[in-house]
Amino acid sequence: MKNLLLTTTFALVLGAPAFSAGNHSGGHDESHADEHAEMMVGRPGDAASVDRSVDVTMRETDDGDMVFEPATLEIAQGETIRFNVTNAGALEHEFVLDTMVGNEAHKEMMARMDMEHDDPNSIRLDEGTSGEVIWTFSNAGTFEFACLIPGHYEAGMHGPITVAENVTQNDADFSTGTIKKIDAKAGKVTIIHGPLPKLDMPAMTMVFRADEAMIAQMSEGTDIEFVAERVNGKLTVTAIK
Ligand SMILES: [Cu+2]
Repeated sequence: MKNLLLTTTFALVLGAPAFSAGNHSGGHDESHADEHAEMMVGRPGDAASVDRSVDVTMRETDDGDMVFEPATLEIAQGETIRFNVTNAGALEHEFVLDTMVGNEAHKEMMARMDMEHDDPNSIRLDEGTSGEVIWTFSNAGTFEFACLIPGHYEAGMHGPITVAENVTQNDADFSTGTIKKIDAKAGKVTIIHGPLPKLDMPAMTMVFRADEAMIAQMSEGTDIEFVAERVNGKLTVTAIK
């Protein structure tokens, strides 16, 4: 039963016919299961590479709803998150990370039999207990966190996860240069630089805009690798390494 959710997601991705009986072909050996450890929503995270922690509370409200706090999650692609999940309610709840399609399919299965699962993308908690899920969001897109215990999703226990595409500079965008002069007050820096591929400019000496954080990493006379882009019409240093 351990790999049921992963298998389900995989089947949906392949566009396989909906599993009508709630069972799945058994006999997956561990190595086969590992190939599918990567889900659309990401993969189990490594505790040693957690980027940040997010506290999640699950509870019932006075007017009969069941909620997650926060109600939405914003994550950057590639981030590994430690979810510190607390069940502050009076009922059992769970926190499941998946696609909306995956949660929907899983919910239907749960409606037929309230099975307790123990996949790395989820945690089920008795009232008054807490636990954690460490997850790496390797794909950009919109996903969903939900409680799939029968009736709970409908009572409000679901929310969107927005994973923003990672727009880090690739190495090819970096140019070499030597810092000739820094004018921190004016937010300007003069760089003797090589060709600038992003701006389609040859090697020369030019003045660039740079914000405080960039200037803090610079000193006159040193060599740098940097990215220059046009920002509001001004040539600006946007990355440095
Ligand atoms: Cu619940």
